Amino acid sequence: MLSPREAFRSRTLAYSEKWISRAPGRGRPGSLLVGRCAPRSRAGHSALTNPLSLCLCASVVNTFALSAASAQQTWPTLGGNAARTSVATQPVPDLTQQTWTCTLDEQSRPIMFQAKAGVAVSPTHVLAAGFINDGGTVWKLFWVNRRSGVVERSAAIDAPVLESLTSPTIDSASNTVLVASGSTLAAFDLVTGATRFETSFINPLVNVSPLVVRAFHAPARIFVTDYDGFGDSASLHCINLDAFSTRNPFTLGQVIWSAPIGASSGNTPAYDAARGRVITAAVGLFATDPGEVLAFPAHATETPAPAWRFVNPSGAGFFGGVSVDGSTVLAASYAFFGGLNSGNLVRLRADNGTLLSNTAANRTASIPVALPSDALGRVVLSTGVQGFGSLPSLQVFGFSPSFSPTFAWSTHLRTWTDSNNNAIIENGEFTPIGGWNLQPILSVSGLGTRLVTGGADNVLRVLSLAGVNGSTSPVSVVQSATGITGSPAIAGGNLYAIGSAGLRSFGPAPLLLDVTRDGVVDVEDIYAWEQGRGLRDVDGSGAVNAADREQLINAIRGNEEAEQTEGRR
Ligand SMILES: [Ca+2]
Ligand SMILES: [Ca+2]
Ligand SMILES: [Ca+2]
Repeated sequence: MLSPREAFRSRTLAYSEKWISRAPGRGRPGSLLVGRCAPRSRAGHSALTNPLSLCLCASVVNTFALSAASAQQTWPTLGGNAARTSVATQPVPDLTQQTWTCTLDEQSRPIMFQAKAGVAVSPTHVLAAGFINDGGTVWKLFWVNRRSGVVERSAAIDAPVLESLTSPTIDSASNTVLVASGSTLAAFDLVTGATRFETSFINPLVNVSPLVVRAFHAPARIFVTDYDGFGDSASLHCINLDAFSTRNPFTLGQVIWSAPIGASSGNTPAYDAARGRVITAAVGLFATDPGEVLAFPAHATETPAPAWRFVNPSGAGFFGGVSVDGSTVLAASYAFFGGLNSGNLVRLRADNGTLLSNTAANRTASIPVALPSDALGRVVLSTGVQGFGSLPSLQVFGFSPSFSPTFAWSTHLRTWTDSNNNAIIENGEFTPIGGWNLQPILSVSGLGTRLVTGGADNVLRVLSLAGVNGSTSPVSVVQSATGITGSPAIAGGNLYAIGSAGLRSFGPAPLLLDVTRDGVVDVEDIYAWEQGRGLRDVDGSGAVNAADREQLINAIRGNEEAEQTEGRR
């Protein structure tokens, strides 16, 4: 009789062996199999060099303060940004206002979207992975028009290995969308869908969302971890995303370095912009070592030594991503044994990896979500599986200013009614909010702080965290939508999530930001608007007026501010 961990190991090793048997001929670790180096050349001027931008800058100064709240028209990656904070500055739309459900591809074939995956959102499209049946299963990335819900293009991707969940990543600066699936990191032109490069690895890429790192002082890089769940051959790979030059002597898609991280599965890396480091968790060597969190200098041009390395004192491995919350790093572990407190949530100093707090938590592979500037120091964690001593639960942890745990609040306890009086929490006796493989997001706006999370019952719930200040605080569900299986994304006034019936959109029709209709939303659209060219009715009201101009500038300049300041904080 195999223990759960042995069974899991046996199953995954079988998968690995099956995969490895296909590997010869597919290239060495980190080898570049295809490298079509055709960075999209955008004629014209940058926002910083065009003289027009100077007067635009002056004119938008007054609206800039307003723009942060009305900007963020996009959701480019798992966790919403390179730090994986999972925080949106937009309110949650009315979930009774469903705009569309996307179920068919551009040839009207039914799409099976990856049920538990997240999506990426550009100003014009939702990007999601799934498969169609075309005489066999064909995996694809789909471009879904945000206004119509229609698939406008698609691109073939490698089939996921080990039931990997593929959340794509958009790099708006280069108009690239990245997918880590099978054993390949694939890069597509966001506008045309054409392949830009494919970089293949010996190990598969499992449950990892690519990280794009941009800094004002260094060329752009992509980071992914590969899979070796129970061995010691996994790596963090650094891949080039900028044009070849004397300053950046690497081809597009070239693996610049691969740092060994031992065992790894689902370890989505995050960027610590203040220190220029990429941070990843790792599983730890099977049966010998506990999970680890490692920080590497992101802009190194050959394999660097870790800047720091943290070893989990609880002994459990990390099977998910990390988030960078200012000067601290958060990670949560998945333990294969034990009950509802068998995993742990750790908070580390971002500068040196020192442990600040270690709190027992329900097992998870989800990324911890810290409430920004929160007096109670609250951290939200989506946790649990049905069975094996665990239950789905959304947990909120409170911390003192010195990071000592002050309370732990769990929805499985707060919603439990012991119907049969046996003192055991059973199915049907509690609301199964959250889950180990779902990524909740936080909406922080003038309308309050809301947590948006899926659940094991496929209900998307919006929770108010206002009253969660102790372990016995009530559960306050503000809104909900049924039939949602995946992790949500908020972009502009919209919420998107994969559901059992297809990819779903909530909220009003998004702004028409692509004034020039070239498929790209950028400062060129502001120039065109100012010069009276293109489609200038940005809000689709039927009239062109100052409101259109203001919304266009807020949306485009808001993202620009975030991009320009990345790496400077
Ligand atoms: Ca019971
Ligand atoms: Ca445009
Ligand atoms: Ca208008």
